[in-house]
Amino acid sequence: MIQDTALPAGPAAGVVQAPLSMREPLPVPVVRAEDLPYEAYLSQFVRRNRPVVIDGAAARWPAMQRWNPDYFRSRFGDQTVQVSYKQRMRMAEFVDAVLASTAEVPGPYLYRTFLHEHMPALLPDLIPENPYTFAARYGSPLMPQRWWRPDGYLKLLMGGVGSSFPVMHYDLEHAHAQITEIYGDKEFYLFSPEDGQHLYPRPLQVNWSQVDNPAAPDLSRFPQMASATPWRAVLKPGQTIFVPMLWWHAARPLSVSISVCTNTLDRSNWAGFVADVCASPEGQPFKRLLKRGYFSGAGALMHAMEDFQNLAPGLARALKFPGAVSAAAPGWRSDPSTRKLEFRIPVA
Ligand SMILES: O=C(O)CCC(=O)C(=O)O
Ligand SMILES: [Fe+2]
Repeated sequence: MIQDTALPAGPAAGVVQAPLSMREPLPVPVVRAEDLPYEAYLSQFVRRNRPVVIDGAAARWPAMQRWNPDYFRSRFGDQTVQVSYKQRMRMAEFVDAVLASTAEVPGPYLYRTFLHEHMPALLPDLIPENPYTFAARYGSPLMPQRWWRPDGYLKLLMGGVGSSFPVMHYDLEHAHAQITEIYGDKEFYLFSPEDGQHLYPRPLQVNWSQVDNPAAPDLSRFPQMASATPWRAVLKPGQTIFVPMLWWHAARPLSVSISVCTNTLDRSNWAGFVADVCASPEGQPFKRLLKRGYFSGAGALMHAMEDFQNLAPGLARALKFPGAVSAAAPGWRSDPSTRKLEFRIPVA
């Protein structure tokens, strides 16, 4: 056997390897709401699973004028809010900590307060509904109670400079997410699902990355990050970012920042949703089969009813039930159901 001893084991002596560096981020496209009808949003971004920033989607929300740190301190100062999974604080103290937050001494970041459950007094500030955050199938009466969330898990996000959403992640259940900035600026880093292999998913929580700072990661610890393509957006008041299913995302305020976040589910992510909610090994195999059968059948029916509304809107309106089974667009949403919104661990 011939052994080739001439091949060098590493870089040739004297050749200096270029240090790894991150790729330049691609800008997430920004489109004005008046140039993006709901159908175009679905076909160009949701169904293609591409991110977009929509400018002015919720321009008429009273929140755009009202919400600032002082509003939360003076109106809700005594209320105890869930800041993170572990931390609860009085709103007044939380707001003070946000205002005192700096890059050197970061303050808390609030991401576990759900408006319907915890701060319903804020809901009138978010009317009229942002059409691009339409929860769609989460609101269908065919959704079992456990997954029925016509509000799309609407939640509050707040933090100051130096703080951040705690982890780069993608949302579970193949959910799409939409985050609307109301006050201040927030920076987003996004990575496509294909880049997941470069993002160091945690072994026991595969939708969480181990990379703590995706904007400037430590490439000696995370060299694969140099092969990933970052997408960047700075969300300003009045802008909504669409984060498609399975897209990794990280967010950090560039100034004191207040926003709201929702999740949405429609035909584009239904199959993934069904696979995820039926994947759990809990329960007997027969029950799991039934569950999968139910969700697949319900999805097919919703699909047909949505098509019905699009193909024969006059007839669908006259018959009422197609829109009631699954509204194809925000305008089709039926009267609020009497079913009670129950709290459960959401998808983040
Ligand atoms: O803080 C943010 O803007 C990101 C929120 C988010 O990704 C989530 O709640 O799943
Ligand atoms: Fe998320």
